[in-house]
Amino acid sequence: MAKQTVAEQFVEVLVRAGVERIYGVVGDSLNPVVDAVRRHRDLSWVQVRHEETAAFAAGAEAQIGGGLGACAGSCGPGNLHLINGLYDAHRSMAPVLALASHIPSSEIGTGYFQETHPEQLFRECSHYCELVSSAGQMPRVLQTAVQHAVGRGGVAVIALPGDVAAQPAPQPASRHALVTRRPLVRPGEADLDALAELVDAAGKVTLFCGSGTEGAHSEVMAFAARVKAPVGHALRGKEFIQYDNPYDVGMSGLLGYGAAYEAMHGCDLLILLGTDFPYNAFLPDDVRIAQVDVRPEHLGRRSRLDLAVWGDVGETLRCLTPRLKEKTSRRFLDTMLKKHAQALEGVVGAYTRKVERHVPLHPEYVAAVLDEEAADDAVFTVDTGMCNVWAARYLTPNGRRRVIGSFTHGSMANALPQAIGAQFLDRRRQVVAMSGDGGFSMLMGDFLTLVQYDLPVKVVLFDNSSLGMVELEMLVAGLPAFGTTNCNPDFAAVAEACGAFGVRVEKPKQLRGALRAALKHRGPALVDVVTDPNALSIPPKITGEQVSGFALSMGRMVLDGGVGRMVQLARANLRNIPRP
Ligand SMILES: Cc1ncc(C[n+]2csc(CCOP(=O)(O)OP(=O)(O)O)c2C)c(N)n1
Ligand SMILES: [Mg+2]
Repeated sequence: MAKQTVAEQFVEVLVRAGVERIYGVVGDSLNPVVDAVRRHRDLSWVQVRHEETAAFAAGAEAQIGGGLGACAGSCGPGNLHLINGLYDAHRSMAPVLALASHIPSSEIGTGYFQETHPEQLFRECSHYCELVSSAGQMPRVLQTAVQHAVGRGGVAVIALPGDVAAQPAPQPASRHALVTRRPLVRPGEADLDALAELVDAAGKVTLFCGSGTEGAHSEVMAFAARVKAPVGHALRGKEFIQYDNPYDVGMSGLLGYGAAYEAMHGCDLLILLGTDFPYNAFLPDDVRIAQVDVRPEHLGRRSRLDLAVWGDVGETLRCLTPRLKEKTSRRFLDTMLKKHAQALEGVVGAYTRKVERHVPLHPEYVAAVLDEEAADDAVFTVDTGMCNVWAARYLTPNGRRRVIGSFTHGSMANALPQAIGAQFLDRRRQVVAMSGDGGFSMLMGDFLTLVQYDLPVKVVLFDNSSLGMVELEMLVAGLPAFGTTNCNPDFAAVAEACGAFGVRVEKPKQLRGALRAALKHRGPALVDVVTDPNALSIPPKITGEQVSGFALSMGRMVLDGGVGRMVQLARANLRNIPRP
């Protein structure tokens, strides 16, 4: 049998790692790999219009499907375009393997056409970033890259000169086993004992949950039940923890709502579960704090800790809860549940007054109707900007829906490319991109990818002709809005011109019908909803003197607004409080 080329081995290792598609844009130096993909039955090439889309799509696949995502860019500018999406994937801990193909190996260091140094460029947004300068490094170097991405959760980059990719690999693609799933990490006995002691000694315990609680819903509920703890969450924990949760006290942070802040500050012991929530102004400094995280580097980097526990949340709680004395008093919990319900009742009508007649449409109304019309197992991808606020407040999680965004890296233009990745994973699942007009137009070229692959993604465009979130920041800082106005086309007409279904909504009474028509449409669709640029979710009490820009968090203020169907959950939880 003829020797495999490096490119063929590359493809084979990816397939063994469970990769089904690789997103990218072709280019000379990539040709050997792209040709090997073309000839392989089990790996397909997804042609996007911008490499940033490729990286976001691969990251979304990893976040929704749990496997390894893959993307590629040609030498120099081609792979440089990957960088923002790779930062996002890396900071979301999404395993992604990126191929940065490289100029001919004999030319490296001569200032050759398109020369960059990908092995330096991608270092900061990866766990592993290596140049393959000899065919003999394969397949081990790629296997090592895969193990870094999967094992440590994040990005690994291989820089591969086109000529090396075309060479025969001296060793056969070995049968080396690859790990494609992460282990359960259980803390040692001493740590479990110490945590149990701390919990038993505390009168009032509050839990605060992040994305590390994925898959640990029942463990968190059992723990909360045993210690009668209110449960708050960060934005990335919301989808995993808020549903079916009789202990829910809402979300903390700038976009927060409810009584999470109070519960975290009014307890004796705060337990941070799988969260790297970055705004320490929202964390208390005068209560005892324990933190559980599978990533030891997260422990204690946001607040002082009384106990740091290295373990994954589900496994730690499975071991911990049976060791705990059951607490008998629900007083603190019930007080917080009441405060939570009151807080939500107070704002439930925030946007509802005459909203069905409000022109331009109120974005909160759009989000609320979308929440009602979308499928129970929909995937929502959410653009950075005001869409984050609307998604946090109005999308109702249920354990089957998914909501992803650029919640840690905070990049614009993530929603459409992430929707592409989510839809490729499962063409039958409803995938909704909640896009801002700024974010959408930034990577608008990849709307064509939806059409080219007939991906039935639904783009719901919150079209306020403005970089709204930044306008809000300027307002809060006491600055006049500047550089924030977008001159937009009729995006529905653009969608139609691309060959997709497009509908423009300018009046509230058109909204529900337009959303239904788009959601029902079998192919790609875009709903261009003209929304109110002045519907900024800002509490009237905030002035420029009190706070500035995103330092809003320093004032421990949160943005105001309605809260959609969450109030029903809060009311139901109140009804469930046992009568004395
Ligand atoms: C790539 C990138 N550029 C700039 C920013 C700063 N930024 C954050 S939100 C935002 C405005 C987003 O506008 P749009 O998508 O229209 O959403 P809106 O806030 O109006 O709903 C900007 C410019 C960013 N986060 N990422
Ligand atoms: Mg906008």
